[in-house]
Amino acid sequence: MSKNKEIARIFEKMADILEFLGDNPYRIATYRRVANILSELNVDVEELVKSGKIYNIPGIGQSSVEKILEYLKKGKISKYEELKAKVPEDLLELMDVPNIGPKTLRLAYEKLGIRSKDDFLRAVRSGMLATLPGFGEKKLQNIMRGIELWEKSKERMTLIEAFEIGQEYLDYMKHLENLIEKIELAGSLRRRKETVGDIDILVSAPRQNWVKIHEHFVSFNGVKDVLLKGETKSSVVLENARQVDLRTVEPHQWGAALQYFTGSKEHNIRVRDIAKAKGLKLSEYGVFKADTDQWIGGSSEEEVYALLGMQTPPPEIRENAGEIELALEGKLPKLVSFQDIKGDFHIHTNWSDGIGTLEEMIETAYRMGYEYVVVGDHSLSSRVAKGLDVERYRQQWKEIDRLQKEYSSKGFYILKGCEVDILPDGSLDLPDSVLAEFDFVVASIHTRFSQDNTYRILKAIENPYVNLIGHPTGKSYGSRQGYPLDMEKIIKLARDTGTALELNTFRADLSPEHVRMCMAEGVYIAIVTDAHAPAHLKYMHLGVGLARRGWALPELVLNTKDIKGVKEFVLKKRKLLAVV
Ligand code: DGT
Ligand code: CA
Ligand code: CA
Ligand code: ZN
Repeated sequence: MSKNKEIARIFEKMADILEFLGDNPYRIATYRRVANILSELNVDVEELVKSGKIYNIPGIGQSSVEKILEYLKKGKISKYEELKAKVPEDLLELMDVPNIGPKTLRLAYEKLGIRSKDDFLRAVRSGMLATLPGFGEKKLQNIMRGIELWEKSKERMTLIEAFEIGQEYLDYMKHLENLIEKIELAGSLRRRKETVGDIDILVSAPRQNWVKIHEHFVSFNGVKDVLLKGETKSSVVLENARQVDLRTVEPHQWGAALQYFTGSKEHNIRVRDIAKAKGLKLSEYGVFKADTDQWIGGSSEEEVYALLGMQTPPPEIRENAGEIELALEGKLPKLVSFQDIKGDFHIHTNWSDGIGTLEEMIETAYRMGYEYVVVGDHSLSSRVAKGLDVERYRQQWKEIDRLQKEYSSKGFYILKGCEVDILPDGSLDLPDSVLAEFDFVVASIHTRFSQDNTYRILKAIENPYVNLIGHPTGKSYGSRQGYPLDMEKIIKLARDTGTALELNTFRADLSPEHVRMCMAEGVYIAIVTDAHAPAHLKYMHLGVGLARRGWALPELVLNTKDIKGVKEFVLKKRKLLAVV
């Protein structure tokens, strides 16, 4: 389907350029119409060309068809190349910015001599643009906002942000529950990728409902711009610059469409090859016999994969990283799931830098259905995080003892923990004698993020009281890269000492590759939310998704242990290092 998209984009761009050049409005409208038709088609344009049907599409005239044929043959359209040469490249790019149209750029070009992106941004910020006729306060604000959005939209969002938006949109779409049969978040969000480019929503419904569904979709409160509104496909940009796509398919196509739009692209390419080798054809519309084009299935994902002789790989591992071979052999491993999770090992309260009280955080953990939670406030050297000194920890323990009395009857356990700072030399911010009194100790680095910190982490792992290394790589989603580390060394020492490594939901720290290394070496990981407010605890399932991307097995995820198992894990290390 991507050729349709590519060609549509070129027609759109040609229309922009013609508008910039002040060309004939009729011709501009023609190009825009062709772009819309192409991106709306649910057939591959190449097939339309093969069958000759391309000549009979209302709205696509002879000269447009020629351009399409030229693109399919040569990979470019000479008319477009010709037009591009007439506009500075930077200005072409600026045409993609919301609220900056070709007309605005034309004025800026003619009256202010603006030739580059920087020229334009400077003219906006210096107020020079405001001297143009018709450029009032309101219009300028819109342009500024457009630039902000455009800059932001070039970033990817974190999994948590994407999930929040996706969930809100799903709830909104469910107002139409009478018109919709199935609805699901697809794309990288369903695969629980740590960053998400845009959010993909898939709906199955009888065809006669589609217009209403797309109408409702683009009417969402947070929509800033409607990029595309059609019968099968719509696309919007929200106020916060995030893009959401909607696809509608017929109920019998659900499984094939969900499989296709979940991706990843690399996974899909391999799966299609497997279909081909079996004399089948797989598309977002179903599984077909290659010779007769007869539809043979595709109403559920399981059906699609079964027709190809495969198990259904969980969405999180559909990256063509070994899952396809195992699925063909029927040997996919059973991955950890949210239902297996019995507790959270890293949460904060307002005793340090959290905003929930101890009572609120514990009650929320209990309501998650857990068996235990580790309260892990920061130690003293984390001054910005209002770290606790020994005296304050002791006061907190008294509170915990009091609360434990209430929760014991409910079968819920509060573990006295801390997130102790690993200092620059690798020593810890609390003496061993105090660490020994905690039920569970998380040790983390919060300083010197640019140096190689392997030695600090190794030294912390050697401490008999440290059970978990917090956010080991120092990475934070796309935004912070993390410090250089010898992960192999760390994983080996963690294994030899019985220390776990943390998969931190809030930072997506421990990459899928790291998790796979841990699994291969038999090292435990602990999935934590690092909650700083009661509402954060609910993101555990996203952490589980991140762990599944690394093929995490329940038997090596610390959270699957019950309270007894956790206590044994702590004691085992102390015994191993001969301190008890
Ligand atoms: P993102 O949005 O960059 O985080 O990543 P995705 O995976 O959500 O990608 P997106 O939104 O462009 O497309 C959603 C899914 O649709 C993608 O995972 C697989 C499928 N898809 C899109 N384009 C192609 C394509 O050209 N070929 C194949 N086989 N699948 C595609
Ligand atoms: Ca996407
Ligand atoms: Ca998309
Ligand atoms: Zn923390």
